Amino acid sequence: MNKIYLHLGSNVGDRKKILDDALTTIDRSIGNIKSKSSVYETEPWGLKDQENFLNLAVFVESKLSLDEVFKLTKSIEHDLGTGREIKWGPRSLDIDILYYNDDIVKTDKITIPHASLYQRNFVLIPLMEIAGDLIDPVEGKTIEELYDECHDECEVFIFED
Ligand code: PH2
Ligand code: MG
Ligand code: MG
Repeated sequence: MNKIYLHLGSNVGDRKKILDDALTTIDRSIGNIKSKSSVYETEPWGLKDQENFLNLAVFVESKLSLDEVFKLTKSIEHDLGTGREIKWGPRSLDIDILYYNDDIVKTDKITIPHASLYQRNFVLIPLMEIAGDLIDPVEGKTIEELYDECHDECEVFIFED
């Protein structure tokens, strides 16, 4: 089984329902969700003039290849989201692959581990909740260590439904 960490985000529409629907679809199509972080309400990173995001991280076991998982994340984004995205801007559904086993991958389409996880509280905090001891294969450090070294000042709160 492949061990996969995914990160989800939404800041447009019924954010919580979109994320819940995405989790159901991920569990059915990509593989069993073995653990799930809390849902976090997070200050927008990058483009400041947009709504807060809801973000969470999940651990999934899957038989699928990285390429298959990548294609499924894109099709789930397409089916449940509304499209119209700009860089660092609003989105109804974003699903990012953070880790795929210990693989280090860099192609035109995809970078694994996810290239910007190191600079973002909204990724590191949910991930740390479910995988604080996970060792990043590029940095050779745990998620907790990466978080301690991260200088991001964007706020991240537990989301109360
Ligand atoms: N996603 C973005 C841009 N900014 N900020 C937060 N807090 N959470 C996100 O998921 C996010 C973001 C799109 O790339
Ligand atoms: Mg993203
Ligand atoms: Mg994305």
